[in-house]
Amino acid sequence: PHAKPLVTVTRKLPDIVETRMRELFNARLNIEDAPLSREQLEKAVAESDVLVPTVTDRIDADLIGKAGPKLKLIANFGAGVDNIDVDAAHQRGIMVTNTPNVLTEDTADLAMALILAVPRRLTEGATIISEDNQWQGWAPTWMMGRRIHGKRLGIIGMGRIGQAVAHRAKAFGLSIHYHNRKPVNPGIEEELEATYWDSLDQMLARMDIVSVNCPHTPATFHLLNARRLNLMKPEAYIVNTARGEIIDEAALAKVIEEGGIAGAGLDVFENEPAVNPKLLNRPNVVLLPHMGSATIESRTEMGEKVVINIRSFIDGNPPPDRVLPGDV
Ligand code: 8YV
Repeated sequence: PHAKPLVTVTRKLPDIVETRMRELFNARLNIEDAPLSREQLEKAVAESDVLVPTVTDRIDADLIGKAGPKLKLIANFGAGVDNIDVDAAHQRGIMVTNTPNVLTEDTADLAMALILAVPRRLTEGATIISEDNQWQGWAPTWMMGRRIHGKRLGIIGMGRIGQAVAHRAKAFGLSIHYHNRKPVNPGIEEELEATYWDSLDQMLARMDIVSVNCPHTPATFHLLNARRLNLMKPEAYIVNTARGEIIDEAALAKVIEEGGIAGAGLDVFENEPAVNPKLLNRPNVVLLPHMGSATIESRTEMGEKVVINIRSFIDGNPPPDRVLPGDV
């Protein structure tokens, strides 16, 4: 029988997942949950058979260069793999896996929650009461937001999460528009009554709400830059539950400050946990601390997926969620 593989997990995971990992692997867990230092990460890649990082770890080419001969798998806890240099790993013969699908519905729920929250001023209204009840009473013209029903939603990135957002938004009476590298299959387009825009610029100029649902790759870094943000209507809103880097955050803050768009709902930021100070304390900006997949169910199932990917790999089978360099 082979020795159990040394699996280093960089952050605390749900108990049930850690218990399973202890049973199956020689698991080096992070019970304290303090993010590993660079030195600790270097030690982990030098010694482990498998590394389980999260979005808070930078697994770049330099770190991968320090991998020991045993390291054969980086099993990311998370769907997005922009924290990992997948090319560098591939070149060294290290496989990368992720945890898609299980977080799709929860992340789409959070995007939909922001699509509702920003135009209808939910956090603004909630704060007025919850901070020592500042409510002076009902009035006909007070707390008027903007209607969702009948408006146009432009989805950037029509993958699993983008489609799940589209289904929800359609039920709320929004018309669905999307920009993607290529149109989705006609059956899906028909079901969603979705309109494909080959030109992102043209779509942005026409939408009432824009939802960012694409991965962060070199091609999507600052996809929404100052020029593109300025194409949007002053009445339009933007929601991002994907990755902060897709939007030029400083440019967004400026456009909001200048009234170039009506508001934003952001779950992700360029330099987490830092947030551009110009975005703070604005009633038309709803900020959340990267909570898209933060349900007990998603985080548990993400951990279970990590375990399945590691086990498949060790048993010599192709892991279900392999990420290839061409995918990113
Ligand atoms: C996680 C995510 O919070 O899966 C992703 O890409 O952004 C979230 O589910 C985080 O990335 C886990 O590493």
